Amino acid sequence: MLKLFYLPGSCSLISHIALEWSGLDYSAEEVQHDTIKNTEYLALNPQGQVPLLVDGKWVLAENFAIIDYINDLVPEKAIFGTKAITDVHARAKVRQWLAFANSNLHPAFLPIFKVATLVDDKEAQASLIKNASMKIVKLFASVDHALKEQNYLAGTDLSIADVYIYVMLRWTEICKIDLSEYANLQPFYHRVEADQRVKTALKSEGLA
Ligand SMILES: N[C@@H](CCC(=O)N[C@@H](CS)C(=O)NCC(=O)O)C(=O)O
Repeated sequence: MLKLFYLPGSCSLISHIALEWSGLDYSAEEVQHDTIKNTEYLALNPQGQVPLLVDGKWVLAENFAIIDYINDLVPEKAIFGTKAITDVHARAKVRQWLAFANSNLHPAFLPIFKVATLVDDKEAQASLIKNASMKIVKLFASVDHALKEQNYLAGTDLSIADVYIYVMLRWTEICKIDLSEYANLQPFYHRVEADQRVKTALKSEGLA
C-alpha cells in the first residue's frame, strides 16, 4: 500500500489530492516539523521535507515526481485531465503549468514563510515580505490571463496543475496577499475547491 507523509496545508496537499483522485489504496500520515528532521525520516528523505511517498520499500520525494508516478499508475483516472490522455499538446500544457507552479510560484513564498531565518531586523523582514508578496501578485497575472477563456488551465476539465495552483492560492490567503485585481482567480479557486476529491483530501488534513 502507498503511504504519504504530509504537513497539513503544505505543498504535500497536492500529492494528497492526486492520491485521493487515483482511487489507489493509500494511507496518509501527518508529520510535525521536528519529525521530518529526525534521523529516521532523513534516512527516507535527506531533504527533510514533505511530500514523501513510500511504496513498499521504495520511496519518492518531490511533488512533481509523485504526481507523475501516480498518473503513470492509473492513467485512466485522468489526473492530468481527460484531454491529456490522448492529446500530447494537452499533456505538455499540464506539465508546463506544473513546472511554473513548482519552480516559479512555490519558491516565491519561501521569503515569506522563512523570513525569520533570512533576516533578523524587523523592518527588513517587513520589507522582504512586501517585496515577495508583490512578486507573487505579478506571477499570478499569467494564471489569471489563462483563465480568461477557459475554466481550467490546460483543458476542459480539472487537472492536477489546477490543483497545484489552487494550493498556491490557499497560501496567498494565509499570507494575506491581495489578488483582487484578477477577476478570474476567485471563481477558479471555488471551482477547484468544489471538487469532491479536493474536499476529501482537505477534510482528511483537517482543513475543511
Ligand atoms: N521541491 C519540493 C519542495 C518541498 C517543500 O518545500 N516542502 C515543504 C512544505 S511545502 C517542507 O517540507 N517544508 C519543511 C521544511 O523545509 O523544513 C517539492 O516540490 O516537493
